[in-house]
Parts: sequence; structure tokens; C-alpha cells
Amino acid sequence: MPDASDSDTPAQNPATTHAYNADQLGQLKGLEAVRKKPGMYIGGTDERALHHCVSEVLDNSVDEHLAGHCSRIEVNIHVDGSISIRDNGRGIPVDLNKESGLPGVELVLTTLHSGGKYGQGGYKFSGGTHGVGAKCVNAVSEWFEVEVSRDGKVHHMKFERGQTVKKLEVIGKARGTGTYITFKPDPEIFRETTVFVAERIAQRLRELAFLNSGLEIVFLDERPANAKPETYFYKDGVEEFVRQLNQGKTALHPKPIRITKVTNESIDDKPVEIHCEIVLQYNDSYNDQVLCYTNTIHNPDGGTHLSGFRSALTRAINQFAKSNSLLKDKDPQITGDDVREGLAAVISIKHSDPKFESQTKVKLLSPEVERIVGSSAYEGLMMHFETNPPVAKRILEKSLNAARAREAARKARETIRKGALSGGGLPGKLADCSERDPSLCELYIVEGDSAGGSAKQGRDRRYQAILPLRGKLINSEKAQLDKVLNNEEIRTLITAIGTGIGTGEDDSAFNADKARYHKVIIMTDADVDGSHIRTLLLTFLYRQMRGLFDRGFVYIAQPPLYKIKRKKREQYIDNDEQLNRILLELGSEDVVLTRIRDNHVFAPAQIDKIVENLAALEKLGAGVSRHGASLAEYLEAHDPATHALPRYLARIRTGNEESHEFLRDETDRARFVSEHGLDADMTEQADNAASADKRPVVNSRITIHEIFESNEISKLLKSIAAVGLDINRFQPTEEARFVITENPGQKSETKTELFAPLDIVAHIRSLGRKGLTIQRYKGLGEMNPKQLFETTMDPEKRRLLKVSINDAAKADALFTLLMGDEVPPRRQFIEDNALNVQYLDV
Ligand code: 0RA
Repeated sequence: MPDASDSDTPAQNPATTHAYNADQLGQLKGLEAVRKKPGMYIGGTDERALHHCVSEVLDNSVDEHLAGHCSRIEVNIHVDGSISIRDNGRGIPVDLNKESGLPGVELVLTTLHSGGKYGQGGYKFSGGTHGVGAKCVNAVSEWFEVEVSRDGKVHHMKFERGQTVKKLEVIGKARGTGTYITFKPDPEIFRETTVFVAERIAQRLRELAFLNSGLEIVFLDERPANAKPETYFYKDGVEEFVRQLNQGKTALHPKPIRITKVTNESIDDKPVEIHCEIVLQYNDSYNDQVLCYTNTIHNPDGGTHLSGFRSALTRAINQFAKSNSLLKDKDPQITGDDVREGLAAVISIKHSDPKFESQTKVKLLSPEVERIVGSSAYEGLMMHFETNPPVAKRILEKSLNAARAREAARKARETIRKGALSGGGLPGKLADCSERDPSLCELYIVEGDSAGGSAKQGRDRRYQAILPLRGKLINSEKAQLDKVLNNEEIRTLITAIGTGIGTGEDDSAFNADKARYHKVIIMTDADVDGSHIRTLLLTFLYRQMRGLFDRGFVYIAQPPLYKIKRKKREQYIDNDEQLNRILLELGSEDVVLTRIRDNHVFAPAQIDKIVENLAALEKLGAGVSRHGASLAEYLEAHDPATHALPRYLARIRTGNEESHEFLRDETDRARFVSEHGLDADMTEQADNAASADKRPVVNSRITIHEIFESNEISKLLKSIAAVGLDINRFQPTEEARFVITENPGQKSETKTELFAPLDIVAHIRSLGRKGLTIQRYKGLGEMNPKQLFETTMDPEKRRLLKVSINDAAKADALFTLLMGDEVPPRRQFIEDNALNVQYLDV
């Protein structure tokens, strides 16, 4: 959502704004812009954007609270999918605006930049949208109703897709004041979903209640049968927020430390009011969690409030230790990382003119905040430490412990390094190579002793070193670094690689030049445990030896996926593609393909060509069948003269029935669009959206999909036709069209009738499977040393995957996701569908 400081959206362009205000037609155009480019105004048309709409309306109510006029907000999700937000603020003004002749509320909800009197709502602090929000929501709502209680009267008006359909009208008497907005998101805009997710809304409401102590927020999702309202009200606001962050952990001190400060500054000769609220409480964990907000908007990337707070905390703890002579000579220096171990904190800033790095407000830039938060945090902390020495001592103890652990980690690094230097320091488990030039050396990190044993026997010992890892690696995410470094497997690994780890000035810090191998190859089983170990390894390497990735030294070995056996012969298969190819090859050995119509017998080379092309067709056709038309139907729609295929597919839904129509090209599509009364504007709009986010053109019941692969498929058709296969009918016919003869002339000769060209591939593939055992290849340990070398380690044959820094960062960030439950079902799926799924990459 654009804010007032954003000048490159049409909404904010002063020239157009002026025109809109003067000319009512222009206004309508203004909201039309929101409908045409929802991405620009509400950040898209997906589920996130849908919920963003709720926030936009909500923020106006919260602004009323921040301005001191609103104590209660009610949010209801209704059974029809609409949602209402009611507040007891001042109510949107209803008096007539002279310039436009419109009531304030209509102006506020229909003009993109209503400026002046109503634009800002006179708010000191604002979520930052300055009222742009509600009108954008209006624009993307099927309908939008507002009730304003003000001046003793209840006023009502209604809009549809941003346009006024019922003018402002007094519908009764009002006791208090407030605004009550109900809207139903427009499915023409939100094509993915218009269903509000209660949990998502509840979470934001709770966050808002935490950040606005004394504001009562009541939430009711009316859709479930046993609907019950939830009330979020936190008298102690942010303090309760921090207590909640520490839930399930042991707090080091019972009461969170709370620091507040209000200042008036003059910035660029403008008066600016800044409120800071900082609440922190330590727990016994090793992580830190510091959440930053500006005007109740979360700043996930922190900014000046965060940096001000961080340095104040480090200074305060060190100062407390020093002035109370609590540090002994042998104690290490306490760093910023040390004082944040086990910290839970929320920093909430209210600022009348905040500056952010971007429109998304992920990072606060206002420079004065660093100083203000810094000095108030420092003073507040020192004051708290002086009046609560036992708490201060506990925190200091925690920080010192972290510093000692850091020091222990450094020493552990050092001994690992020394161990490696003093000759026989190489770990016993490592089977090193004889070559000494690192650029020629490879280290295989192998999962499990048994595969490790095979690798040792099968390797080329001149260049290939083997390091078997037993069991699960310690999780470097969950344990303190010194513990990680005392882990036997990790120490072995560090010594073997030889680079040292981590950053720092000392000799034990990472230095890629000391790498003993220029290929560090992770070789794990192709199962869940294997991917777990691989991720643990990547995470550790990423955190402690990141430079290895920059130099391109980290690889993943790719053991084969299947072992197939036919009679005495065994073969390893790398992927589904290859398996499919082999099945077709085997299947077309020793078969005769006959066309029944004229008894034409295809030559073996022709069969190969036909099978190859039909298989490719099958693969490309997957996209078409996803849109609900069968591949055979689609292929039949080709132009007999040119073999050109339709470029578009229209799906037409009437009631529960669905039909479709292929549209040749843009012209044909234009004809279809006008025949079905899809209005021009609509199509254009949908078009834009479609190209922007790859979603199909939609008009409530009709969707038009572009078949991007039409050209490729048409080429295949041409080459099939060239081999002499009739391609006018792809659907099965009444009578058989082909005969496949297996083992012709032998005792085992078998004939099979086929009714459609595409049946040829399927049948050949099933022939290929005959007498074949396909074994899903599970573990490295299932191969003998020779096989392991040949399939996975032989530089001539193996396929290594180089791990980029991005891959590693992803492994680090998506730790849980990669390990999550996702993998087994995916694998299983592929196992079950080995031949039908060619596009899935595991
Ligand atoms: C413009 C001006 C004023 C208040 C509002 C808008 C307003 C908007 C919304 C949206 C939801 N709830 C709202 N509450 C208020 C200032 C009114 C005044 O000065 O009296």
C-alpha cells in the first residue's frame, strides 16, 4: 500500500490528484486504477493481499486509538465471506466537502488522494497509510458498506467495486460515535481465494492488542457452528507481549524490564514527537528474539531503533560489571552477541514522521531514533540495574557464561587446529589420499560406517579421501558453539578439511587457502535420514566455513535412483527420465508395429522415432491435461494442413457442468471474448493480471488458459507425421488401428491390438517392464565397493552437484522445511508413480 511519502504511484501524483478532486469521473477512474493494478495498491491478489485488506481498514481504527479517540474494535467474519470492522472512534466525517460537493466519508472512500482535511485524519501517529487503505479496499470489494455514528446520527452508504451505489443517508439515531465498515472481497480480483483465515486475522489482532495497551479488540469468526468471540485486551501491553515470547522457557528474572520515553524533537525545523517503549526479559535459552515495531508496524529487518538498543544493552551490562568490580582479570570481554543470549525483547516506537528503507517498512531509517532509543535504553537499564542488583547480576552471569562459551569455542577451534598441525593430528577415521596438492584432492564425507567402508575400498586412493560419519551429526542450530565443537564428528570434520572455522583474527579462524581438498563431497543416502544429515552438514559448513561455498569447494554426490535387473544384467539408473527411456528402448526391441488399415509394417527405425516422439508428446501434454482437456482431444484440434495447435483453452463452467473450447490464436480468442460478452475492459484488466502473475484470464465462470507448449507439440506432430503415422485421430476408435507383435516368429509370439496412437507408447513401455525388476535404490550401503565407485565416485561417470552459497543459505534458513515431513510423501509418490511423473524433481 503506498504511503504519503511515496511519489511514484498514480495515486500520489499531485497533478492527477487535482484532476480527480475536481472531476468526479476522474475519481471513478482513480479507483479503477486500483482494480487494474491491485498489485500496486494492495500488494497482489493472493491470500496475503486479501488479509492485507483487513489490516488496511483496521489500521484506520487503530489510528483513532493512537489519537486517543477509540478504546474498542470489533472484527467479525460473516458466513457469506464478508468481514466487518467496527470501532468507537470519532467516526469518518460526514459533512460536505466544498470543492467536490461530496460528504467527507464518500470522499475518503472513493478518491485516491483526498488530501487536506480528511487525508490525514489529523493523526499524530499513523500506521502510515494515511487513509489510502480503506478506499483501496473499497475498490477491490464486491460490495462495501459503511455506517458512521456521529453528531447523534447513524449515517449509511454503500459501494460496489469502488463505485457509490447508495448515497449517504441518515438511517437512525446514534448514542455514541464510531465507524462500522463491512466489505466482501471481490472474487474477480482475488482469484485464488476470498476466504479469510481466522487464525491469521486473530494473530494480527493479538499483536495489535499487545502493542496498544488498553485497546480492547473483540474477534468473532461466525462461520463455524460453535462460534465464540475472543477478546484481546492487555492492560500491560508490550510487557505481556514479552512474557508471551518467553512462554515455555525459564525466565531469569520474574518481571520484564520496561523502559519508556517520550521526546519532542525538531527535525528539519519540523516538530516531531517520538514515543519509545522497550521491554525485555531474559530466559535460559541460547537464542535471542527482539521484535521491533514503528507505529505498530513490524520491522523485521530492524533499523535504527534496533541498533540503538543493541549498543545500549552492551554498554550498560559492561558498565554495570565494571562499576561494581564484578569482572575478574581472567574473564573475557563481553560482546554484543554475548549480552543477547537468552534475550526476549520488544521495541515499540511511535513516531509522527518515520522514515523507512522501503514501502514495505521492513526497516526503520530515521536517524534520530538510534540516539533516542540508545540513550533511553542505557539510562533505563542502568537505573534498573542499580535498583535491582540481583537481577543485574543474573543477567551479567548469563552474558559472562555466553562470553566464556565463545572463548571455549575459540579454544576448541585452536586445539583442533593445533591437533591438525602436529603431524599425526589427522583423525583416525579419515582415510586420506596420497596426493598433497589440494586442488587435485577430494574429500568424501560419507554417511555411515558401512558405506564409508565401501567407499574406502572402492576409491581412487591417490586423490580421494574418505571420512565416514557415524549416526546423526550434532545440530549446530540447537547447541552452544563450544558444545558443537566438542562433538567428535565435528572435530574430525574440521581437522580433515583443515581450514579452521568461524570469523576472527586468530589463526584458528577460517581460511579457505588452507583447505586440504578443493572438493568436499557430501555423500548420503537418498532417504530422509540422508537428507537430514546433508542439511546438518550444509548448515554447519555454511555457518563456520562459508568461504568454502564462495570458492565452489562444496559438492553433493548423486547416487543412482534405481537398480534394474534383467536376466543376469544389472544397471543403475540416475533418474526417472532415464528409466523411462530405458523401458522404451527395451520394450521396442524385437517388436513389429502394423497399421491395420493397410497392413503397413513400420520399420524398426520408424518405430524408434514414433515412440520417441509420442513419449515427448505425452510429457508435454501434461500441461494441457492440467487444464481439464485430454491430450488426445487437444491433439485432434490441430490444423490438418499446418499441424498448428490451438494456443488457448477456454474452460466454461455452467452450474456443475464444465465444457471447454480450444481457441486457435489471439484473433480466435478475441472472437470468443466478444461472443461471450466478456467486456473489453475486463479482459484487458485480466490480461494485465495474467501476464503479471501468470494467472489465467477470468470472467466469473469462464477462464482462458494459454497453452505455451503449443509450438513444441506441433513440431512433434510434424515429425510423427513424417514417419508415416496418421495423426488425424488421437482419440481411441471403435476398431483397432494398430497391432503390436512381440517376439515375432517365436513360440512366445503375442499380438496386441491398439485403438489409438498414444496407446503405442504405453504398450511399448509395459513390454519394457516385462522380466525386469526395478528396485528403488535406498542406501549407499546396498552397493559393493566397485559399484559405489562406478556409480557415484568415478570422476568419469559420477554427476556431482556443486552447492552454491544460495543453496547453502537456503539449507540454513529452511532447516526445518527440508527436514520436515515433506520429503517422505514426495519420495513415496515418486516411487508409486515412477513412470507417470517425469517433471517432478526430488
Ligand atoms: C478521516 C478523518 C478523521 C477520521 C477518519 C477519517 C476515520 C477513518 C476511519 C476508518 C475506520 N475508522 C475510522 N475512524 C476515523 C478525523 C475525524 C475528526 O477530525 O473528527
